[in-house]
Amino acid sequence: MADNLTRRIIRAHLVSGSMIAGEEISLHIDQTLTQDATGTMAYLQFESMGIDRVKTELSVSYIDHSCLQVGFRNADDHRFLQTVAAKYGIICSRPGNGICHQLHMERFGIPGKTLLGSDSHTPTGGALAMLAMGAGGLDIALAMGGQPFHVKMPKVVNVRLSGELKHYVASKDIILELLRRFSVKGGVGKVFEFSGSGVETLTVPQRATICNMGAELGLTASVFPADEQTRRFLRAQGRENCFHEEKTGEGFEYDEFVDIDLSSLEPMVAQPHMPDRVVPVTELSGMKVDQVWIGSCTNGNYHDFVQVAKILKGHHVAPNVSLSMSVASRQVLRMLAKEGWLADIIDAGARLLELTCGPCGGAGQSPCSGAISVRTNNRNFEGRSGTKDAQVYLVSPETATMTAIKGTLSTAEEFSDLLAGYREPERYHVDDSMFLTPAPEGNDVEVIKGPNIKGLPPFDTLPDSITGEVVIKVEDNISTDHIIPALPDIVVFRSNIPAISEYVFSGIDAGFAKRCKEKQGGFVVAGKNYGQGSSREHAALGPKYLGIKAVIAKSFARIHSQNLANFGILPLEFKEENDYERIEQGDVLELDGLLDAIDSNTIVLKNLSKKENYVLVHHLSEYQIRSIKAGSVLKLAANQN
Ligand code: MIC
Ligand code: SF4
Repeated sequence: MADNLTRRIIRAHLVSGSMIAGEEISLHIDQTLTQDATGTMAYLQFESMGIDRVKTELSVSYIDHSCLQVGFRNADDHRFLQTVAAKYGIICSRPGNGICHQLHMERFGIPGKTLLGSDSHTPTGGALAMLAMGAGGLDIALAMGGQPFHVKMPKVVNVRLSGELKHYVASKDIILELLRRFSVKGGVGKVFEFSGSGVETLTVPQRATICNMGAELGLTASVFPADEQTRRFLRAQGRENCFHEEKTGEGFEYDEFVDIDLSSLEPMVAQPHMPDRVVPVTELSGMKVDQVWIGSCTNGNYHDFVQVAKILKGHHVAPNVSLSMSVASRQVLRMLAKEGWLADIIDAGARLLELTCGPCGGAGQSPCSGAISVRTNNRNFEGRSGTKDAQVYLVSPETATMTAIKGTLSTAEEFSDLLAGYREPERYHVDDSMFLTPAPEGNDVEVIKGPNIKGLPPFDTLPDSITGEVVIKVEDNISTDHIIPALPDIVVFRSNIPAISEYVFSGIDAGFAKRCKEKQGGFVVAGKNYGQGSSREHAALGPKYLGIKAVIAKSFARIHSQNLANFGILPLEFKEENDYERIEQGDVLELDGLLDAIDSNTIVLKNLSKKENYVLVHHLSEYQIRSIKAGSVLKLAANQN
């Protein structure tokens, strides 16, 4: 049978490897994106490669995450990003323009292309039939330098959508339903490819919400076909020339199938503190709520805010609720303003925030102690909102708005008729003036680095023997928010590895960095799905700086295990999961004869404290093994030049 869309894109971009699920392939990357919080490291790494201009078709540097600018550090990072972009041929999206994934969809996404981004929600681009993947900044730097991206060939799952959503049910509820079914680990090593009559009923921005939260399933990517909806969206963006048709579904071969009847879905909610703790909203209806936040790269589009404004018109936020909003782009905000929707939103008592990620990663709007916060973004890990004991629930914009005016968790069912009949605009408002085009010749541009921007730490080659203590033992589903939180007082050190390493595990174990320094590093022992969530490579760079040599886990999330390997930390797995129980924090472990053991993939871990041995395995590719042995992928790339 013929190749599905995912395989067609992979085949057209394949540089090496065979297209067998689980095997390593490398892919040519057409487009890259970075955002400011991960971008500074990516560009420092790119600079260190000594290349004059980026080699991609398009590279965009978005400034959208850390725009609070308390103190000089964020602003210095922005200036560095703006100058480095001008020099090396990268488009720079200025602060205030909007959130990277929304903007990339509006202005740059093209069906059939590959997109690699230093943000885990880069797969949002799948709404435009792109193979869009998240990765660490170093992988983006390499892609900008023209090197292929290494990834395991995914299994392709055909998600067949039939029927049509009820008017008060949103595309957010489709992805929440998928999370309910498959969990935050369920998508690892897979791409979800959507097809069916239900797909035809979803606009590109609605599809984007689904692709965006595919990251929470652990998917490598999600893809929708390029069909009449795609053509309409691109035409409305003045970019119909970018359209070509890409089919999915019937007639193509898939590894697995999933069916969802959209007409059977009800509004869903992900409960604290995991995006997969999903139940129908009706199960929790009546729950008193303190805060509602609407927006983010998941649900900050024009469709979302028109539906929000329709519900808000003539109503006011409940006295017990603080309602704040972050629209995802200038285009959306401008249209809401012009068409009068914004007036309805303001009249209802909403607090309008800047067009940035803001509260999503804890940059502002932290809820009060013990609060119940209902949000439309994609992650509700413990403490991510900035308030450790806050309970964050994830819902659609329709449910969030209704909740804001009622004061208790509620679906928008009673507004169903009002929500009916949404039609995508014939023309979106296009104004690209907040994108800076790079200087035609970069030679004369001076790259300006503020005092907080430090160079990369040195990376040593892998020794044959490692002995050290278990400096921390953690549970299943530890996210990169647990490893390095994205709170504003920490994010200011994203360009300064020595400084940010002080905050490794700070949310769950305040003494971690100090202990690491005393013990000169050691081992991290973890449960399943270690490192889920964000692509921030600081969750590998910080531990590396503190001397962590290996993470021994039951399993890893894709991007994080790749980041560990990129910076020379061994991501090793227990062959027998039960051995996890036998190790305690403080035990002294030893890996001996490592250089050969890694090649043969039979690694014996000695627990010197307990006088026991355990067998470990790895899922590293030959390329990653070489990178770990060299100390980092950057050194490997340098050795190759
Ligand atoms: C996130 O949603 O967690 C972030 C903040 O966008 C991260 C990137 C970062 O840590 O800078 C992500 O998703 O990769
Ligand atoms: Fe920004 Fe949140 Fe989206 Fe990450 S998930 S890109 S922090 S809005």
